[in-house]
Amino acid sequence: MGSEVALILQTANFAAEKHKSQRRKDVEETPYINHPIGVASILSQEAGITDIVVLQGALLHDTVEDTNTTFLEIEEKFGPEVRKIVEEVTDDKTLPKMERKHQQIEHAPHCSHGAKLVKLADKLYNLRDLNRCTPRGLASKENSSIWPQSNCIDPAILQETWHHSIYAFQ
Ligand SMILES: [Mn+2]
Repeated sequence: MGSEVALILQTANFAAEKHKSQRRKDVEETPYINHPIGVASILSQEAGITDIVVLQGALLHDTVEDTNTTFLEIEEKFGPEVRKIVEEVTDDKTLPKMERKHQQIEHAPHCSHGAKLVKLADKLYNLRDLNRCTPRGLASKENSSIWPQSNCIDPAILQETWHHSIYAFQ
Protein backbone atom coordinates (compact mmCIF):
# COMPACT_ATOMS: atom_id res chain seq x y z
CA MET A 1 0.00 0.00 0.00
CA GLY A 2 1.32 3.42 -0.92
CA SER A 3 2.38 5.69 1.91
CA GLU A 4 -0.01 8.38 0.65
CA VAL A 5 -2.97 6.01 1.03
CA ALA A 6 -1.85 5.24 4.59
CA LEU A 7 -1.54 8.96 5.30
CA ILE A 8 -5.03 9.72 3.95
CA LEU A 9 -6.49 6.92 6.09
CA GLN A 10 -4.63 8.20 9.16
CA THR A 11 -5.96 11.72 8.49
CA ALA A 12 -9.55 10.52 7.96
CA ASN A 13 -9.32 8.46 11.14
CA PHE A 14 -8.04 11.46 13.11
CA ALA A 15 -10.92 13.62 11.82
CA ALA A 16 -13.46 10.85 12.58
CA GLU A 17 -12.24 10.56 16.17
CA LYS A 18 -12.35 14.33 16.64
CA HIS A 19 -15.86 14.74 15.20
CA LYS A 20 -17.19 11.48 16.70
CA SER A 21 -19.92 12.99 18.87
CA GLN A 22 -21.04 15.66 16.38
CA ARG A 23 -23.96 15.63 13.97
CA ARG A 24 -24.79 17.83 10.98
CA LYS A 25 -27.68 20.28 11.32
CA ASP A 26 -30.01 18.35 9.00
CA VAL A 27 -33.17 16.65 10.28
CA GLU A 28 -31.56 13.23 9.78
CA GLU A 29 -28.69 14.29 12.08
CA THR A 30 -26.10 12.89 9.70
CA PRO A 31 -22.75 12.09 11.40
CA TYR A 32 -20.54 15.20 11.06
CA ILE A 33 -17.63 13.25 9.56
CA ASN A 34 -19.68 12.75 6.36
CA HIS A 35 -19.02 16.44 5.64
CA PRO A 36 -15.17 16.60 5.68
CA ILE A 37 -14.95 13.25 3.86
CA GLY A 38 -17.43 14.58 1.29
CA VAL A 39 -15.43 17.80 0.84
CA ALA A 40 -12.20 15.83 0.26
CA SER A 41 -14.08 13.54 -2.11
CA ILE A 42 -15.42 16.49 -4.18
CA LEU A 43 -11.84 17.73 -4.61
CA SER A 44 -10.53 14.31 -5.53
CA GLN A 45 -13.37 13.06 -7.74
CA GLU A 46 -14.80 16.23 -9.28
CA ALA A 47 -11.79 18.54 -9.41
CA GLY A 48 -9.11 15.90 -9.99
CA ILE A 49 -7.00 17.15 -7.08
CA THR A 50 -4.18 14.74 -6.26
CA ASP A 51 -2.17 17.01 -3.92
CA ILE A 52 -2.25 15.05 -0.68
CA VAL A 53 -1.73 18.17 1.47
CA VAL A 54 -4.91 19.72 0.01
CA LEU A 55 -6.89 16.50 0.52
CA GLN A 56 -5.64 16.26 4.12
CA GLY A 57 -6.55 19.93 4.62
CA ALA A 58 -10.07 19.11 3.39
CA LEU A 59 -10.41 16.17 5.80
CA LEU A 60 -9.23 18.31 8.72
CA HIS A 61 -10.78 21.65 7.73
CA ASP A 62 -13.34 21.82 10.57
CA THR A 63 -11.37 20.10 13.34
CA VAL A 64 -9.95 23.24 14.95
CA GLU A 65 -13.09 25.33 14.42
CA ASP A 66 -15.50 22.72 15.76
CA THR A 67 -13.56 20.39 18.10
CA ASN A 68 -10.83 20.64 20.76
CA THR A 69 -8.07 20.16 18.15
CA THR A 70 -5.25 22.72 18.12
CA PHE A 71 -3.15 23.96 15.19
CA LEU A 72 -0.07 22.65 16.98
CA GLU A 73 -1.59 19.17 17.15
CA ILE A 74 -2.28 19.25 13.39
CA GLU A 75 1.30 20.40 12.71
CA GLU A 76 2.84 17.72 14.92
CA LYS A 77 0.80 14.95 13.30
CA PHE A 78 0.57 16.09 9.69
CA GLY A 79 3.20 18.80 9.18
CA PRO A 80 3.30 22.59 8.70
CA GLU A 81 1.77 22.63 5.18
CA VAL A 82 -1.41 20.88 6.30
CA ARG A 83 -1.54 23.12 9.36
CA LYS A 84 -1.34 26.20 7.12
CA ILE A 85 -4.35 25.17 5.04
CA VAL A 86 -6.43 24.35 8.12
CA GLU A 87 -5.39 27.68 9.67
CA GLU A 88 -6.43 29.58 6.54
CA VAL A 89 -9.91 28.03 6.44
CA THR A 90 -10.61 28.28 10.18
CA ASP A 91 -12.93 31.08 11.31
CA ASP A 92 -12.25 33.07 14.48
CA LYS A 93 -15.14 31.83 16.62
CA THR A 94 -14.68 34.62 19.16
CA LEU A 95 -16.19 36.99 16.56
CA PRO A 96 -19.95 37.36 16.00
CA LYS A 97 -21.33 35.32 13.07
CA MET A 98 -21.83 38.22 10.64
CA GLU A 99 -18.32 39.52 11.36
CA ARG A 100 -16.92 36.02 10.69
CA LYS A 101 -18.72 35.84 7.35
CA HIS A 102 -17.43 39.31 6.47
CA GLN A 103 -13.86 38.25 7.33
CA GLN A 104 -14.20 35.14 5.15
CA ILE A 105 -15.01 37.35 2.15
CA GLU A 106 -12.18 39.78 2.99
CA HIS A 107 -9.57 37.03 3.45
CA ALA A 108 -10.57 34.73 0.56
CA PRO A 109 -8.56 36.50 -2.19
CA HIS A 110 -5.39 36.36 -0.06
CA CYS A 111 -5.61 32.64 0.75
CA SER A 112 -3.25 30.06 -0.74
CA HIS A 113 -4.38 28.03 -3.74
CA GLY A 114 -4.94 24.93 -1.57
CA ALA A 115 -7.02 26.83 0.99
CA LYS A 116 -9.18 28.31 -1.80
CA LEU A 117 -9.86 24.84 -3.16
CA VAL A 118 -10.91 23.56 0.28
CA LYS A 119 -13.14 26.61 0.88
CA LEU A 120 -14.79 26.22 -2.51
CA ALA A 121 -15.52 22.51 -2.04
CA ASP A 122 -16.76 23.24 1.52
CA LYS A 123 -19.27 25.81 0.21
CA LEU A 124 -20.37 23.53 -2.60
CA TYR A 125 -20.96 20.64 -0.19
CA ASN A 126 -23.02 22.87 2.11
CA LEU A 127 -25.12 24.25 -0.76
CA ARG A 128 -25.82 20.75 -2.02
CA ASP A 129 -26.75 19.74 1.52
CA LEU A 130 -29.15 22.66 1.74
CA ASN A 131 -30.76 21.44 -1.46
CA ARG A 132 -31.01 17.92 -0.08
CA CYS A 133 -32.76 18.90 3.12
CA THR A 134 -33.60 21.98 5.18
CA PRO A 135 -31.44 22.31 8.32
CA ARG A 136 -33.01 21.77 11.74
CA GLY A 137 -34.35 25.05 13.11
CA LEU A 138 -34.99 26.46 9.63
CA ALA A 139 -38.01 24.29 8.96
CA SER A 140 -40.36 26.39 11.08
CA LYS A 141 -43.00 28.62 9.53
CA GLU A 142 -41.28 31.87 10.47
CA ASN A 143 -38.18 30.77 8.62
CA SER A 144 -40.08 29.67 5.55
CA SER A 145 -39.71 33.15 4.07
CA ILE A 146 -35.92 32.82 4.24
CA TRP A 147 -35.82 29.27 2.92
CA PRO A 148 -39.12 28.90 1.06
CA GLN A 149 -38.23 25.33 0.20
CA SER A 150 -35.19 23.21 0.84
CA ASN A 151 -34.46 22.62 -2.84
CA CYS A 152 -34.33 26.33 -3.68
CA ILE A 153 -31.04 26.23 -5.60
CA ASP A 154 -31.14 24.80 -9.08
CA PRO A 155 -28.67 21.86 -9.05
CA ALA A 156 -27.71 22.63 -12.66
CA ILE A 157 -26.76 26.22 -11.75
CA LEU A 158 -24.85 24.94 -8.73
CA GLN A 159 -22.94 22.48 -10.89
CA GLU A 160 -22.20 25.12 -13.52
CA THR A 161 -20.95 27.60 -10.90
CA TRP A 162 -18.72 24.89 -9.46
CA HIS A 163 -17.20 24.12 -12.85
CA HIS A 164 -16.54 27.81 -13.55
CA SER A 165 -14.97 28.27 -10.12
CA ILE A 166 -12.78 25.21 -10.21
CA TYR A 167 -11.63 26.10 -13.74
CA ALA A 168 -10.71 29.60 -12.56
CA PHE A 169 -8.66 28.23 -9.67
CA GLN A 170 -6.66 25.66 -11.62
MN1 LIG B 1 -16.93 22.72 6.55
